[in-house]
Amino acid sequence: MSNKSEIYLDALGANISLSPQMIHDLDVQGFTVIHNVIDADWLAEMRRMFDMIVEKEGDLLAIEHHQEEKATRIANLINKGTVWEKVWSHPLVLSVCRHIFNGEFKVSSLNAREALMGGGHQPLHADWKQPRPDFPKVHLVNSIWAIDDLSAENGAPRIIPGTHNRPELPEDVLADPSASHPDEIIFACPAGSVMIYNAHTWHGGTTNRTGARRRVLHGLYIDRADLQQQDQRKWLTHETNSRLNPAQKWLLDVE
Ligand SMILES: O=C(O)CCC(=O)C(=O)O
Repeated sequence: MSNKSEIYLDALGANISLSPQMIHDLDVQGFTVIHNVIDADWLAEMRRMFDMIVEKEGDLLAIEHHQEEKATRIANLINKGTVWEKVWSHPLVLSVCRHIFNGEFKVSSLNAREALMGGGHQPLHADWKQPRPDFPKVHLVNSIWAIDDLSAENGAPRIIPGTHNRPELPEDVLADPSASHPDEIIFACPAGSVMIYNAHTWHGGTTNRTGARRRVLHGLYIDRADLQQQDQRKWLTHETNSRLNPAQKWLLDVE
């Protein structure tokens, strides 16, 4: 890692010591779950902003990324309010990223998703779809932030421990990636929890069978040499840019 990256990551507070359990979970299972990351006031503001953006953007929601039938998606939250800033630059999440990447990385995107009644089921997938001649190099780390309580009933994501250590994509080796998997773990948790995972790990959303609200954020990070999902040099607004410090600009790769 370059000296400059080290300095900026330290400035962002991405030097929190991870517990032995967390390191074990990340290395062996490919993910870790942290509770109580978001306090009550912050949650309330996130919920308010989520619903406000959905109301405001209407049919244009998530055109910067992709739309999904029976799930509400919001894209490019980096440029949609200050409440999201503490998400993509969160010191603990960045510390975990630093451990998993073990090299230079940047923000790829910050999006939101809410599976609606009867919708949300996804085949098991890895977020990195490209061939991996450089396996086991990590290209992507993702974080799923629970804005509402998540349960097996309202479509919590599932994840298959250890699959970050497999070079294959699930669609290449599973007879039916949409089927339930014997090893799957459901990320059922109270609102305010965050799951951070090596995004080569096989995972996917499940069906919201009750219609109970299940808003989540997806904070995605990528190897610094790869292309961001949402190119911040293209999307960054003057307003966002004006409030960023140099380390945050480096993290968004817009310096
Ligand atoms: O929101 C979720 O439950 C997971 C979504 C996901 O994995 C994806 O959209 O790629």
